[in-house]
Amino acid sequence: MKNIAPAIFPPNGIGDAKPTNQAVLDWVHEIGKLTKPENIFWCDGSERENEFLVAESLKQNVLIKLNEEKVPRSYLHRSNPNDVARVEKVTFICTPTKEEAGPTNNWSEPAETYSKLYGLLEGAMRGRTMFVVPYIMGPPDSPLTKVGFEITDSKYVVLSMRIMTRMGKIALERLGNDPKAEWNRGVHSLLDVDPDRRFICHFPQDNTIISVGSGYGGNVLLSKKCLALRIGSYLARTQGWMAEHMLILGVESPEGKKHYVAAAFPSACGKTNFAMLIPPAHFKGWKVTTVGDDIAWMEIRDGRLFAVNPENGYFGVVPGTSYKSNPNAMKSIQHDTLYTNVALTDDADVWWEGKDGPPPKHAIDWRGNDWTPDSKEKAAHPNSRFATPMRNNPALNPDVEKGEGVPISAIIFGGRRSDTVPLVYEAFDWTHGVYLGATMASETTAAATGAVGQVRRDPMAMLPFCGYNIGDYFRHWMDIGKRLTNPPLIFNVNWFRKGANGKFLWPGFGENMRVLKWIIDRCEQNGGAVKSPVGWLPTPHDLDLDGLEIDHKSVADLLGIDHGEWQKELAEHKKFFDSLGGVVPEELLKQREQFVARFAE
Ligand code: GTP
Ligand code: SPV
Ligand code: MN
Repeated sequence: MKNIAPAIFPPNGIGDAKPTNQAVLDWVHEIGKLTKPENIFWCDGSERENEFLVAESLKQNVLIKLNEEKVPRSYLHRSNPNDVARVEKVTFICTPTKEEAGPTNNWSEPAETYSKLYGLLEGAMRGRTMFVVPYIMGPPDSPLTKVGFEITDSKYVVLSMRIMTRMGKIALERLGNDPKAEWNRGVHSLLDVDPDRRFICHFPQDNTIISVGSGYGGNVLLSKKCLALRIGSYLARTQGWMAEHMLILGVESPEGKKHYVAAAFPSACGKTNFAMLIPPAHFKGWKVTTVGDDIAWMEIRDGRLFAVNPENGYFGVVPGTSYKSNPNAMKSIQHDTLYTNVALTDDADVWWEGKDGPPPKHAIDWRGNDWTPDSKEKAAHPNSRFATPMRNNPALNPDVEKGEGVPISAIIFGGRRSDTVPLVYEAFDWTHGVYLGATMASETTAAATGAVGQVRRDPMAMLPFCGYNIGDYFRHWMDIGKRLTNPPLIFNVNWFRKGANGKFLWPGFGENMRVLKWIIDRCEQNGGAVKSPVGWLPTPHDLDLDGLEIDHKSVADLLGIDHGEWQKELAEHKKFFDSLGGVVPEELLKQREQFVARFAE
């Protein structure tokens, strides 16, 4: 079989940052004995190491160098066409019992799963280099920060982890020498990138992740979905904090008043865009800054919720990104960026559907084939991604490194819904808000393999990411609420409602500031709203729509509650709760009854 990841041989002084913690050494030794690599490369996250890895990756065609003038220090990676997104059906939570994993997760028995995976890993790194990547998730001085180690035979993973996490010495320092210290063990091998030998398995009780057979994003950057969300959510419940699939943004008024909001939207439903929002001209003096674009770790202090972004970079959706839709993202990915599965132009620039300007006359598509504007295939894969350091973001919030995090004024849930769900509304209280999160639904996207555009329930945007029983997760939300004396207000938004013509009713992107402004007004107790069966709803006058070209009918449609649609929606809530087989907390079942009753009034 062809070796898809040949070993590399670093000069002295590179690849030798061996940690001193005996528990780490023992584990690396064990995995080495199993996978039988040619050599072991201990990463330190340094510039010199990065240069060496990039050079070797270019030689092995793992990376393609992009035009140094147009996108300095940036590279393109093409993944195997069979391997372009998260794969939920081979993602497992391996708790001792099936009940602990709950009704929404694939479960497999830990001992059997270890033995199956160890079988696949046997000799898997022959002729390859085994990289050991130490990293931390969270600001260096946050009490929430976690240490992880990822073993991998993929150079692309190492280079991506360097962007996405705080990697190297900082993790060894944080871990120290206590062999009993808490740290996450992540093992990744490409194997032969065969979908039939692809498994992403989590062992929450062991703080361990094993991922084989993929080289793509959320399947293999084990810091992200695997540690920060699946294992993270499990640890969060046992340790009394929250790990959520949420962006975190700061809003500052012209008077200098600051608020922070956290928003949970499912994959490819607008987190990165919302987190980098630039207010339209009408909102002169208002400033939006990014704390995080995908994951929030939150804890309670002084009765309030404080959030940190555990990541150090953004792994964002490329298609649709333009100076029109997201200028901050465009500026971020103009240099020092690792692109995956976008198109390559003849002058070694990158291109994708939705980029500003006309398409190139000729390009090489994400599969490596010739492409012209007449081609039937897309030039960039719909789930093509950029990995870029958060420091590239012109709107980065200066408090992103603050260990104590930022105080959250509002939590927003949102999905991609063509109908039924209004542009924005506010929950009556925490429990009602938890209900809105628990019953949210969204049309599926290209971020995971499978059908696109199907409405599915995705509680708190955590369906693919909750590392334990979803009923206990709902209960954890309720318990957190009881501990908060100053809880964030909870909202639901939908940027994706469509009119009769099948077009989006709302312009979205920067114009979402108008909705955000109403949310901030509500937090400051001066925004108007009417009571509706679904929650507090703004009237068209409560939203600042000055300077926006939108007709009255569209606004009415955006804010409308169609009783027929909601009867169907409430029936779907019931169907969803029923499908969970009795794990839903009593308070949420009661919320549903009250919801139904409000519509009957
Ligand atoms: P993940 O990285 O998968 O978690 O995605 P995300 O939630 O960060 O989504 P992202 O911001 O990357 O947006 C995904 C897609 O939705 C892109 O194609 C965007 O152009 C589109 N999108 C984002 N915000 C809006 C909006 O306000 N309106 C409309 N119509 N589309 C949007
Ligand atoms: C998501 O799917 O929510 C992502 C992309 O952020 S991935 O890292 O591949 O999971
Ligand atoms: Mn995401």
